[in-house]
Amino acid sequence: MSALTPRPEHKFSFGLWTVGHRGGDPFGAVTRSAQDPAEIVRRLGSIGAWGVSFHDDDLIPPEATSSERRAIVARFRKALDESGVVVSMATQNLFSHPAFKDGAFTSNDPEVRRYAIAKTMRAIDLGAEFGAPIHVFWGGREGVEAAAAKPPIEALARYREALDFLCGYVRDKGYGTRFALEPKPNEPRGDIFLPTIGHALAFIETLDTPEIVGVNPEVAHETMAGLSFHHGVAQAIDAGKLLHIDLNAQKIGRYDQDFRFGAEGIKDAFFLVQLLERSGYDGPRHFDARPYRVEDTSGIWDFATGCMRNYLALAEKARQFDADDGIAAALDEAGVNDLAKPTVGPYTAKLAKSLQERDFDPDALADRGYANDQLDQLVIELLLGVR
Ligand code: GCO
Ligand code: MN
Ligand code: MN
Repeated sequence: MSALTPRPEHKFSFGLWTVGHRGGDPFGAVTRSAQDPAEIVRRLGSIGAWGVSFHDDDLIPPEATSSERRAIVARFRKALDESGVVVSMATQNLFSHPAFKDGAFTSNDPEVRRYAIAKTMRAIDLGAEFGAPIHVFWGGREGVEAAAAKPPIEALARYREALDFLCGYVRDKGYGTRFALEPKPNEPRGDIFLPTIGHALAFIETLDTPEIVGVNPEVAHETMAGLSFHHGVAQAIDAGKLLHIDLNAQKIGRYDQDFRFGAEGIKDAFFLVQLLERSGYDGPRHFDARPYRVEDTSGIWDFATGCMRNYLALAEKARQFDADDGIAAALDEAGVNDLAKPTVGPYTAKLAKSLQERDFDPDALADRGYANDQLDQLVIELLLGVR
């Protein structure tokens, strides 16, 4: 079905570490061989993806000499130019090296914190070299297991100091890059700072230049915490802070699964896609997921295509939802149209007085039904393809 054919205008992007994931997990070795980043880019272009993202170390191995770096950059750029794929986001790996075992910007060791800032400035330069408009901050090691070892108010102060410094760097360089903070509740740390979208949104307002900082929410992360991702993303949109999004799938209460987008929680995924499509969000539809460990190299591309097809299928369902007269009537019965109407408007003393004097009849108000089962059943039937 051509509506399910991914094309660059859909703005689908993938991290090098996602399609490049080799299947290693905490219990077992890798199951797939390494792929060349330039080849990944060509392959992404051939399946209709628009963008690619990377951590500094995904593209340039930390041990690379400066001439090796130049060769890698040239090879990668050639693949981008020839495939038409763009670099949609860059980030830095502040979690793999044992130096970051106690955190990066929030490590108790000031020299580790300075190293983390220096490494991030180089990663920002690398992203800027490829025109990446967004720089993501995922603070996987910014947390603690032994609570006494890291007082959270001090840790947040160090986190803020690092981000303020890095915003200063971007301004000084005239890059125009915007930062997107990626919340996650736990894994790999027992508790990670900025655990949810809401925590991140509040923290951003305490920065020196909140206007260049937003969020990069991820399906799996809010779902791990048992929260509604759809509501979290809505709040980010409401705050004007949705700069990027990490799409994948996750069962509540499990380890960080990073499944193919749409593979689990299809109803949640539907409401997410409906929200993104309706909101006018025009940033990357970025997949931070990985093929099942059992896949071989060819399975990687089934995985990547599946992520994009599921998004497009849900976008098509969102269009059907809007065009369905039965659903429109059910929405009306549920009072959805009334929610869009202002309740009282701006405060006036007169209005306050008239509201207080009004003779409300709570029993009569309690009398109505909201016909939510009917509406939800229509959504289920739409998704099951029986409408
Ligand atoms: C995770 C995170 C990461 C980040 C990535 C980019 O759970 O491991 O989602 O994949 O998104 O490091 O910042
Ligand atoms: Mn994740
Ligand atoms: Mn992510």
